[in-house]
Amino acid sequence: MASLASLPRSFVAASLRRPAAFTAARFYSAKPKTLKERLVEIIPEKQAEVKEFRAKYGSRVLGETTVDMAYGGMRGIKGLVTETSVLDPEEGIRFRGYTIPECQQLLPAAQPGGEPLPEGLFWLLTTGEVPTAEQVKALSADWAARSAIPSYVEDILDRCPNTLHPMSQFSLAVTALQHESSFAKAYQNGVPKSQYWDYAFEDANDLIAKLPNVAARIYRNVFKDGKVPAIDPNLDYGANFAHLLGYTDPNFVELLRLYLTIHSDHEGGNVSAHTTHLVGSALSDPYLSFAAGLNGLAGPLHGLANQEVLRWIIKLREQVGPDATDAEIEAFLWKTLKSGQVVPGYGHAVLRKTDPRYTCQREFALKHLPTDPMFKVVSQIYNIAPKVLTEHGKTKNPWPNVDAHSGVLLQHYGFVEQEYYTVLFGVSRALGVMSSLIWDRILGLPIERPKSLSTAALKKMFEGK
Ligand code: HAX
Repeated sequence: MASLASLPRSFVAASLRRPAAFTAARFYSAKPKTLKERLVEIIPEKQAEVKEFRAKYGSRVLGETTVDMAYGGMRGIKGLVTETSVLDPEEGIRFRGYTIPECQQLLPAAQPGGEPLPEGLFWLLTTGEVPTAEQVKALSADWAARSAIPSYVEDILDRCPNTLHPMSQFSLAVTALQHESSFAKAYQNGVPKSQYWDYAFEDANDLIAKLPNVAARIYRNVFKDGKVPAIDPNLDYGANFAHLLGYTDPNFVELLRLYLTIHSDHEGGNVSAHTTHLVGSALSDPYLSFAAGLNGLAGPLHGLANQEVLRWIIKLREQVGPDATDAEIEAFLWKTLKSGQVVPGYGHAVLRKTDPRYTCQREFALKHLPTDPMFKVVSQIYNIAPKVLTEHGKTKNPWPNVDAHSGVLLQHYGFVEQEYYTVLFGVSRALGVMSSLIWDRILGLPIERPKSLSTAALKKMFEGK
C-alpha cells in the first residue's frame, strides 16, 4: 500500500477534501469506482433526502393552473420532478447545476482542452458528480463491451426500405431490442420494487451502448453501402460512433462528442423526455420507454427541426443564390411566415434568450469552420430572424434554439444527409432520458396519471351549467 508521503501533494490535498468513504477507497484500491458502485453509495442518501423533503413540504402548493394552461400544452405547469437538469428561460440549461461552458471546462475530454466526452456527461447526470478521466475511460470500455446488437435487429434494419424515414427505423430497432430487456425479465420473475432501479440501470447502459451500432447501420443502409465496421474497444463512445458512421476527421469526432453532450437533456417537460418518463411510469422497460420518446423526438416542432432547418436554408439558397443579401434573407423569412409556416430552429416553449446550445455550436464553428459559406448564412439569419419574428409578433421567443445550428456543422464535414440528423439527436437524448429513468425507479415514482377535464366539465366549474 502507498504511504501518504509517497503520494503527490496535489493528490493528498484533494483526497483530504473528499468524504471519508471515497478517500479510503482511493487509498486501498487502485481501481476507481464504477458508475454503478458510486450510484449504490449515493442512493440511500438521496432516497432519504426526498422522503424527508416530502414529509416536510409534501402538501405545499407549487403554483396555480389556469384554463389557458390546460388548453395551451400545459405550458408553465409545475407538475414533474426531473433530477438530471433544470432549464432557466433566460440562462438556458444546467446539467446537475453546471452550465454548458462549465461542462466543457470540467468534464474529461479525449485531449487537453477538447470537447467533453459524452460518457462523462452521463456520469454527471446519473450521479450529480464530475467523474475522473479514469472513471470515464472505464465507462467507455464498459459501453464498448455492451455494444453488440442481435442479428435479428440487424435483419429488421436490413429489410427496411430506404424510403422509411431513419427515425422510424431507429424507433423500430429500439422497440425490437426490447427482447434483450433485463428489466422486463426481472419484472416477470417478480423482482421487488426496491430492486427495479438495478435492472433499469443495466438496460439503460446496454441500450446506450448499442445505439451507435443501430444508428450507424441505418445510416450505412440508407445512404452508403450497408457495411458497418466493428466497434473498437479502445475508442471512446463519440469516436466509435464517428468511426461506425465512416467519419475520421478528428474535428468531426470532436464535434460529435460535443453534439452528443449538449443534445442529451433539457429537463423533464420536453416531448421526448416527458414521453420516455411517462411510458416508463407504466413500468414499460427502458427500451419501450425510449422508443416512445424517439417517436416524439421525430416531430418537426421538436427534434426533427434540425432536419427542417437545413432543408429551409438549402431552399433559401436555391431561391436567392449562394450569396444572399440581408434583404433577401429578410424577404425569405417573411415569405415563410406569410405562408403560415414556422421558421425552423427559432422559438422555444421555455427559453426566452438565445439557446446556449446554439451559442456553443456557434463557437465551435467560429473556431473550426469560420469561412464555411453555409455558416455565413446561419450567422446572417441569426442577425435578421429575431427582428423579423419580433415584428411578426406571434412567437414568445424570437431567438434561435439548438436545431438552428447543428446541421450546418455536420454538412461542413460532408455529413449532408439531413433526414438522418434527428437520429444523431436521438442517440444523444438517450443519455439524458435514461439517467432520468434510472432515478424514476430509484425514487419509486408511481404511474403517471394527471387529471383531464372536458370543456363541458370546465364550463360547469365556472358557469355552473
Ligand atoms: N416561426 C413562426 N411562428 C412561430 C415560431 C417560429 N419559429 N415559434 C413560435 N411561433 C408561433 C407559434 O406557432 C404560435 O402560433 P399560433 O398562436 O398561431 O399557434 C405562436 O408563435 C406562439 O408560440 P410560442 O408560445 O412562442 O411557442 P410554443 O411554446 O407554442 O412552441 C416551438 C415552441 C418550439 C414549438 C415553436 O417556437 C416552433 O414551432 N419553433 C419552430 C420549430 C422548432 O425550431 N422546433 C425545435 C424547438 C427546440 C427543440 O425542441 N428541439 O428539439
